[in-house]
Amino acid sequence: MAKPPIYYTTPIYYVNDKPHIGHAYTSLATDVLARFKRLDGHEVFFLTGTDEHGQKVEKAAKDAGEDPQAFTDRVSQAFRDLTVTMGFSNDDFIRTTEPRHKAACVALWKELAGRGEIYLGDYEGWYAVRDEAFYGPDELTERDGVKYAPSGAPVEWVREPSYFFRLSKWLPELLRRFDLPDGDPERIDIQPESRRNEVRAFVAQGLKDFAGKPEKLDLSVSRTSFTWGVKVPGDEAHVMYVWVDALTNYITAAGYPDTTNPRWKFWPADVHFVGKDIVRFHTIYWPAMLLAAGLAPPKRVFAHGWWTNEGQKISKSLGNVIDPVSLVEEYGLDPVRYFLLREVPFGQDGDFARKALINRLNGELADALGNLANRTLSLIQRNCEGRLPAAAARAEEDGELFASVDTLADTVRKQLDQQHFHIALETIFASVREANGYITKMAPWALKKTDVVRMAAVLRHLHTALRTYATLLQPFMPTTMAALLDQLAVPAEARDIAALGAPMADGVALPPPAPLFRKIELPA
Ligand code: ME8
Repeated sequence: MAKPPIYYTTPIYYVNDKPHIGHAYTSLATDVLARFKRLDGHEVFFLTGTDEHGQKVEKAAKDAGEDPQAFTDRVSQAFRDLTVTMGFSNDDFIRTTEPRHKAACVALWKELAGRGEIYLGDYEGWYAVRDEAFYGPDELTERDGVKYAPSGAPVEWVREPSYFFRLSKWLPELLRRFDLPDGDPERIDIQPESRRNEVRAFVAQGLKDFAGKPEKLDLSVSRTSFTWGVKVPGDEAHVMYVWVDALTNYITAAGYPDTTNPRWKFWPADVHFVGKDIVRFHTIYWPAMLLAAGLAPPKRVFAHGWWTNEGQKISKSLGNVIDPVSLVEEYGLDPVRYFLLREVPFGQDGDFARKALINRLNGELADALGNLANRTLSLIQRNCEGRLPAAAARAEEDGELFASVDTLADTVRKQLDQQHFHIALETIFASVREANGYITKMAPWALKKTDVVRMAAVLRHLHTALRTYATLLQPFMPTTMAALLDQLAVPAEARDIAALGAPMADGVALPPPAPLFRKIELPA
């Protein structure tokens, strides 16, 4: 039976600033899962892109003295370049200023309006004319009876006409779907569990607080105070609220509104990967809008945690923004990819410490995996004429190694289905350690003099273990694992997960091994 198609997305990033490690992180997790699922026989659609409308971007363009379109073209390209630097395998890169996206926004708006899900009302708030911006009451300071915005601009109470989306109507349905059991096709799954509880409590509280005034829970979805956005169909004084525009990207790329588009089969998304800062948009506004338009909501939203830099909050003003490009230049792409997903449980906050990166690179990649490969392959070169020893029966003392190797693919698949990247890596490296113990204990170099048949069998078993590790680690470290699979002489068409079930041909020639990882000295 064909495996179901899979759709994974990253957030689309604001183009008000250049990409940093946080952006690279979300997309990396998405990339690893997309690669894994392709290796496992699924057709995958992996989407990323940039969010280019709204006041924030308009202001950034103005500050840079550039026309907004020219500005977004430039910054968006930096995010596109990052996909190359980081080795992302995205199938599409969407920009919200593209015609296909504006058309999808207009179509979704018309659908919602046609169904009576959008109505015209007034948006009220504290407005600073100088800044063209609304401010919340707790952002303001007061002097001599006049209220001021954080920028120093005076604010006044204004009412702006605005369209509203009947969010209130859909909240009970969202709660019902959050609570459905695992496996129910209507369930909206929010992960990790702590985030699910937070969102659930937030929705329930809103429904309680505004029981008699549902309109208070509705969402303002248009603005008249700026113009850099998608115009509301039929009322061009309004542009769509940037989040309505942004969230729609996920269906634009799947072909919406053309549901005969071959990509439509990917909808609904299997996982929207997001940072914890934008959970509510993805778990409340977005599913509600989709339900209101008669479309299926995403199956899962996974919100990962926040990176700090050597213990400090990452911020432009602190000048400690981590540039993924220089990181990759310094340590190499694959060690960086490995570290980001190995160091911190996905879903929790984590700290980026160079020392930790170097320790993992040296200890786990170079020493544990790199040496295992090097020792095994050098012995095959020297003692077996560089040819893969014949498949051999397993002895009792091979049992422990194979207990982990034989089950590794299934175990890792289950872990990755829960987005437990760090646990999957931990499991693979536990087996790598097991294999290092095995080679030491079996001492094939000594067997050369006493039992060449057993020596060949041990080396063949190690080759099988290494092939398994390299295959399963491809999504995490594509380039290095391709090199290892080359050294193991695994044919290109036998590098997927299903191929692990078929042993390699005896006697194939193996190229001479070369080091996979370069060790780095710890700074004093
Ligand atoms: O919110 N640690 O875009 P954005 C971990 N355009 N992840 C981080 C991070 C950090 N310190 N900083 C940023 C937007 N991120 C909207 C999204 S989606 C329809 C619209 C990551 O450029 C994390 O994924 O502010 C976070 O959710 C995202 O960047 C925010 O990117």
